[in-house]
Amino acid sequence: MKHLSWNDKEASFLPEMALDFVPSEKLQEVQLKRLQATVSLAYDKVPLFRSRMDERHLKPSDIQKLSDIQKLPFSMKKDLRDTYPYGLFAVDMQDVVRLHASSGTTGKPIVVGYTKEDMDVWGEVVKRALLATGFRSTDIVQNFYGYGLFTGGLGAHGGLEALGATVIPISGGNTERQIMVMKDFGVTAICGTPSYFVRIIDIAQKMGIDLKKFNVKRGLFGAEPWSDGMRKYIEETTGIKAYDIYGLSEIIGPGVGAECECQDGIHIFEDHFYPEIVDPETLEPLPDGEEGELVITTLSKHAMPIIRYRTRDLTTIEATKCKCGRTIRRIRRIGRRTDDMFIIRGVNVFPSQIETALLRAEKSLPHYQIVLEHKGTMDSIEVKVEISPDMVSDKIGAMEDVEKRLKHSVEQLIGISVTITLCEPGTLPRSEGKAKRVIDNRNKA
Ligand code: DLL
Repeated sequence: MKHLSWNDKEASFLPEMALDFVPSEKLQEVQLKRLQATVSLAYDKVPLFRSRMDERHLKPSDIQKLSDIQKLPFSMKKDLRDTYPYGLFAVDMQDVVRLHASSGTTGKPIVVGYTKEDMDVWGEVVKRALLATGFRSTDIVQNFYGYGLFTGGLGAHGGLEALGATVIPISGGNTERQIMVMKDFGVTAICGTPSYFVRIIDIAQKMGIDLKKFNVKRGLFGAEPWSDGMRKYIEETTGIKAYDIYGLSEIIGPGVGAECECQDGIHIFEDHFYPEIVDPETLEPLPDGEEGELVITTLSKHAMPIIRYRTRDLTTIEATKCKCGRTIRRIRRIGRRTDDMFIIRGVNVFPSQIETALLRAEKSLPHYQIVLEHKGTMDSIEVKVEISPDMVSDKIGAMEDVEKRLKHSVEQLIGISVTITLCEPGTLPRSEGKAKRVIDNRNKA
C-alpha cells in the first residue's frame, strides 16, 4: 500500500481526495469555523434548536473551540418526527432542491432536505468514498441500492456521477435481470446492500452462473450491518473486494464515511461530519478507543443542520493511524445499534452476534432470521437458518450434526439456549433493500 501525504501529487490529482490527507491541525481549523457557522445558522433559523440553547443559556458565540461542542444539546430521531415534515429546515423551501425520507418502524417517515450546496457536498463525499475504495472514472457501475425516497440509490448515484463513472441506475429487484446486466454490460464494480448481493449470489448459483467469471472487481456495500464473516463469504464466492460505506439519512445519506483499501475501519469525512462517541446511558463523552454511541454534527449542511445527533449506532473511534496515510479519523465497522439489541431472559443480544456465530460454524449460511416468542412465562429465541443446496442431505444424522454445530456456536457466543430450525434453500423471506433479521412476536396477543 503506497502512503500518500497532503502534498503528494497523487493526492492532489483530485482536490477532494486531498482533504482526506490534510494535517490534523488544519482540519481542526476548518472544523471549528464550520461548527461555528452551523451553530449560528441553526440558532437563527431552527426554533427547536434555539429554545434548547436558550434553556442552557448558550449563545453561538460560546463556541470558541472544538471541545465546546460538548456544551451543545443532543438531537434525536424523535426531534425529526415531532417537527414533521419540515420543522428542522433552516432555509426557505425555494432553496431546497431535494427531499428524501426514511421510513420508520412506526407511523410517519422522517423527512430530510438538501440545498444545491448540500447536494454538491453529498456528491463530493460519496466520490471520496468511491475513490478510497478504488473506484475510478473508468468503471462501469451497477447501482442496486433502491432509488426513490431512500437515500441509498440516488446518494450513491450522485457520487458515481461526480466521479465520472458509467452508472447503471438499476435499483433493487428483478434479480435475474441484475445478473444479465452485470454480465452483458461488462460491469466492473457494484453498489448495494450486502444482503441483496447475497441474494444475487444465490440466484446466480441456482442458474449455474459463476460470478467469478464476470468482470466485477469491487463492491461498495452498506445501509445495514454486515459482519466480517459476511464479507469473507461475498469475497470468496464472487472474487470481488467488498468495502463498507456508512451513512444515515438524518446526516446526509450514504457517504458519512467509508473504508479505504486497507479494509480496516471506516474513515469519517470529518471536514463535513464531526464524530463523537458518548456513553449511551450517561451521554458523557468517551475517549478514543472506547465503545459507545456515535454522535454526529453536520459541519456544512445548509437545509437541515443537525447538531449532536444520536445515531444509536455503537462503535469506537480508532486512535491509531491508518496504513493508507489518511488523517481523517476512523470508526470501527458498525455491527450493532442500541435499538436493534433485544433482551432475552435478561441477556442483551445483537443480531450481528448471531450472524457471526452461524458463519463461524458453517461458512456458507448467509440467510437467517431470528424469531422471538413469549411462551408461558418464558421468552424463547428461534434462529431459522437456510441451508445451502449443497448441504441438503438425505441422511438425517448429517442434518442433525449441522443443527448441533450451529446451536453450540450460537449458544457459546450469546450464553443462552436457542432453538435452531433448518429451512429448505430459498424459503426465508428475501429483501431487495435492507434485510429484516428479527421478528419479535413477544408483545403480540
Ligand atoms: O442507510 C444510508 C446509506 C445508504 C448508507 C446506502 C450506506 C449505503 P438510513 O436508511 O437512514 O440511511 O439508515 C441509517 O443504517 O444509522 C445504521 O444503523 C445503518 N447503516 C448504514 N450504513 C451502515 C453500515 C442509510 N455500513 C442506519 N454498516 C444507520 C452498518 C449501517 N450499519
